[in-house]
This record gives sequence, C-alpha cells and structure tokens, in this order.
Amino acid sequence: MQGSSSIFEPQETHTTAIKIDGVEIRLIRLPLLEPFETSFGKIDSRLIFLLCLKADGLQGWGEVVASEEPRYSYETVSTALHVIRDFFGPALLTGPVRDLDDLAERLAPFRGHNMAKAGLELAFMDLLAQTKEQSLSTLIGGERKHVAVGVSLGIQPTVVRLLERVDRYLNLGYQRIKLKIKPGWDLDVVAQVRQAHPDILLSVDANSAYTLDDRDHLKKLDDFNLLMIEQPLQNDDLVDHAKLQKLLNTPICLDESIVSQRHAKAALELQSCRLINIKVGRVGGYSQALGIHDLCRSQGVPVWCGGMLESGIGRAHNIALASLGGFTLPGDISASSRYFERDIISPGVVVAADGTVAVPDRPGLGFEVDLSFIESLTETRVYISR
Ligand code: OSB
Ligand code: MG
Repeated sequence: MQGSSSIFEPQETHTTAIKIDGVEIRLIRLPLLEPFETSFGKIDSRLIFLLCLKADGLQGWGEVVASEEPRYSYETVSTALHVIRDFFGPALLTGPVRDLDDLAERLAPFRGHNMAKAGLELAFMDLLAQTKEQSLSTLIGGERKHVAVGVSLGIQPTVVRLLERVDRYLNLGYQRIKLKIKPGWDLDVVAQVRQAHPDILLSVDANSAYTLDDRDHLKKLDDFNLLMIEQPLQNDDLVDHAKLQKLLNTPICLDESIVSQRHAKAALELQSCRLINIKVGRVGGYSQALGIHDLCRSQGVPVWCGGMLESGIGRAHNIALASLGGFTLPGDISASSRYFERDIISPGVVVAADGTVAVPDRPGLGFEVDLSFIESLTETRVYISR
C-alpha cells in the first residue's frame, strides 16, 4: 500500500508470504519392481498421491503417503482426496500463507488426516525453498551433506530368497537391513539372517502384528542383537509398548503410534520406546516432524527417517528431513531403482557405494520433476482454485 509504510509496521522484506493460486492433485500409479509384503498385506504397485501448489509462476511439489486401503493407517488415498479438496485446499486459498506455522494453523482446526496435511506442508515448503532460493535441507536447518541409508525388506516367499535380497543390498552398500516380521515369519527367519551376517546393523518391523500377550515370544528377539524392534504392538498403543519395553533389552522404535508431536512427547514420558522413526508424511508434515526431532534431540533419543515407498518427490523431502542433526541412524531411504523401473524425478535417488545418499543443495526439492512422465501416468487430476 503506497504511502502507508511506517517504522511501526512489520518490515515486509522479512516475510515471504505466498499467495497460492491453486492446488493440484494428481493420482498416478507406479508399479513396484517387486511386490512388498508386510504383516498387514501385500502390494505390487503404489497409487501415488501428488500435490502441486501453484504460486507466482512457481510449482511446489508434495506427496501424500496414504495407501489405497486403510491398513497401515485409517487414512487412504480417497480420504485424503476428500479432505484436501473439500477442506484443506480451500483453507490455503483464503489469503497469502505467511509461513509454515501459518499453514499449519489453518489446518489445525481440522482433526486428524495428518497424511493429507503433510502433503500440503511438503508442497508449501518446496515453494518456500524456491522463493528463498534455498535447498529444502538448508531451509529446515539440515546439517548433513550425505545421509546414511538402509533398506526395508518385505516378507518373502522363502528364507532363501530373503537371504539373497539381504546379500544384494549389503553388496550395494546399504548400511542397515530391516526385516518385516509377523507371527510365523519371525524368530527362525531373523536367526538365519543373523547367522549369515553376525555383525550387520539389523532391525525388524512388525507393523503392529503382536499384542502384549506375545511378550515371551518377543523377548526371544533379544538373542539376535537387533538395533531395534519397530512397532511390535497395536498401531495406536503407547501403554503396552511401555510395559513391553521394560521387559526387553532390545530398543523398541515406534512408527505407527507416533502421528504427531504430542504422541512423541507422550511416548517419551511413558518410556514406550527408545527410538522414533519419523516419517514427515505420517506425522502431519514438517511442522510436526521438526518438533519431534528437536524434542528427541533434547532428550538424547535417536531418530531416523522412515519411508512409505514414496515416489521420488516424497523421497526428496525425506532426504531433506534426514539431513537434520538428530537423525543419527540409517533411514529407510533407498534408491529409486530399489522401488521403481522409472521414477518421476530425474535423475532418480542414487545410493553411493558407502551407503549414503547425497543431500541436494539446489533450491527447492533439488531434483528435476519429470512433468511429462507424470502427465502420461495421471489417472485422476483435481484442481482447486479460488
Ligand atoms: O512400516 O516402515 C513401515 C512401507 C510402507 C508402509 C509402512 C512401512 C514401509 C516400509 C518401507 O518399511 C520403507 C521404504 O523403503 O519406503
Ligand atoms: Mg514401520
């Protein structure tokens, strides 16, 4: 406003309010190179939910990590489409978004649906990073130029096949192997992998396949010198995990149970776990993920970056997150070629022979988004504008 500036007003130059012109949703299907099986089911493709925020000629990209079926979480691709189209998208179009806190505050009155909220936060942060000509990592205060990575191996038809996959990823340099387990695919399998590789960083992830009644069975996992047992008990539990953690020598790591900073705080107070897997897509985005990181760091609790078989867009955000100082254990950040024939970013994510991924230093995501490939894969497109 001409002539209205005075020293008593906030200095415009210090803020980068972003006026969002439109929110684009695209659903694309990416076939997985190999089926991925966990205790809750098996998939052979991912219906990837992309979000693109348009502002001032720029495009900010994010991804909603929800699956097609409500198995890992109650959220699905369809619920996210509904809440973003009908509530969250319109809330971002009512006026310029000042910063990440402003965006989070606009979405906070709506309960739950943290994966849907996260997708918007990711896209917004890509926009903000481009506006400030900073990498995402720099924008959030990342400290690492390279992040250590591991691989998450699904339940296989045979142990022989699993052992072959373990060898393959160790040879590629991956620093940690995580095995999916469930009743009937646990102690024997872990014993054989540990016997073949006495010294590797090895962990297991049950995806909530057990209950506290299985405590004696789970206690036997203590024999295998595991880095952690991820989410052994119910997806929304903190109390039974605290009871189980008291009985185990192996650290429990929570994944599903931590859907916000509040849950992380409660888990640490209750001593439900000794580690936390932070997925920016699960906890509601950067605002929550950064808070969980800071909280854990202040209490000396190690965190690491989880994954949801994201496309390269979600993965680029995960890499930025994992560059924060508190991420001291290898993340579930594998190469694009571990998941897909062709990724939607180019070049794809590459894992170096030392089991690290380079953190991009270019503005924004730091990867080229392959728009023509995305266009050719788009099954559903929804555009929300004022
Ligand atoms: O529990 O960490 C999990 C994939 C989909 C849903 C849940 C999980 C996973 C993974 C794979 O373990 C992690 C990745 O490589 O993206
Ligand atoms: Mg997990």
